[in-house]
Amino acid sequence: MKILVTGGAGFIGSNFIHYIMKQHPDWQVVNLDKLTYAGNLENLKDLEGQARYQFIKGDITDRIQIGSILSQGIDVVINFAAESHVDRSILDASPFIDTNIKGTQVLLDGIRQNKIEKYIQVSTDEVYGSLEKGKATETSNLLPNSPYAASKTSADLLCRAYWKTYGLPVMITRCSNNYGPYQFPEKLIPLVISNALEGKDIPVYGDGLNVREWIHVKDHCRALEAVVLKGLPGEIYNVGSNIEKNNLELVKFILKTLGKPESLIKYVTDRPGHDRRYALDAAKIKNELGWEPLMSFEEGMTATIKWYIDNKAWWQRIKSGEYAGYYERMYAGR
Ligand code: NAD
Ligand code: TDX
Repeated sequence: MKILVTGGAGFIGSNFIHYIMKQHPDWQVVNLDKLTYAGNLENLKDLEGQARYQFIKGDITDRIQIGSILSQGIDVVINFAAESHVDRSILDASPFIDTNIKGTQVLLDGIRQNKIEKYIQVSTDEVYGSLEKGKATETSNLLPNSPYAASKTSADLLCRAYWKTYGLPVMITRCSNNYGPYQFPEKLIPLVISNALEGKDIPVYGDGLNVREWIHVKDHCRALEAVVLKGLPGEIYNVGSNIEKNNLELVKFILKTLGKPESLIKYVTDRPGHDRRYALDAAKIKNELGWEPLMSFEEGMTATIKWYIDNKAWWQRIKSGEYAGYYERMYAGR
């Protein structure tokens, strides 16, 4: 099987590539990534030179490039490529519209024109909006509240339309908040761990009581593998852990594990339109594809905190802007 992973140099994409290369020694992986601020080839440097792995610097909004890659015998496409940070979407929605919506359309058009077995759109629980109580199922209303969430919802609707109109083999996954190795330190968990290790303030938005459902990235990768192997066209699969924490609980857990004082917490102005709670009902993927999460919160978080302690150089390079230019150095002269 030859799989095209878009956005594979980011957090979840790079974890997915590592996971797939290990689990499926007969699969070939093509990783297409634009290498925005969030894409980092250092995440995959151990795979460089392996015959089964190929990196292409590219943009999912580039029709010519996408058409050319898809015509070269790709079996499955899995689209991670996105602008992914809610706060950035509040400052400027334009790159979110370009990559998350137009980029998805370009990929779908490419699938129409080529014989691809499956297209998987990696979506998010944010499409359901904020839930005061209960859990969102795959048929719940779509009520996105941030420009990021609206762009992901629009992409999901395009996927549905291309499945209905053209019969494309499209599947959508909607996962809750991920954590684990290689997460860009603008997101809450790596930001808190790295700031705490540096003795810096921890910014907590609003009253800190917003709730997120946290899943270890490896469990998400296992869910995506199940969808690649067993998912059905036109289906949507929620991927959740049932582990709900408010932000303060989470921050305090990290500070305690690191032996750092709670006095580092600084309450800051709330995010505009800040969703209060996300929660998913993930019964469908369990019942239909046999997937369930394996990682407990304590196990996953302890391993993650250890990873950021052991890989200080990785996030310090990002925070200092040093990793920019890694692509040029890695591919110099090729
Ligand atoms: P990320 O920001 O870490 O990585 C995104 C990657 O996409 C980067 O490598 C970037 O260079 C690449 N990219 C951006 N624009 C591109 C373009 N036009 N063409 C090609 N590549 C481009 O994001 P992530 O956290 O790894 O999220 C991956 C996907 O999973 C996203 O679609 C996101 O919406 C979804 N998701 C994330 C979470 C989460 O908690 N992080 C949860 C649910 C769903
Ligand atoms: O400095 C911070 N302080 C803070 O209180 C940051 C960065 C965040 N927060 C809060 C906002 C949220 O309630 O922590 C919570 C988590 O924030 P993020 O890490 O920015 O994640 P979130 O907005 O929940 O979105 C994430 O999950 C769904 C990903 O970034 C999305 O890509 C994914 O779709």
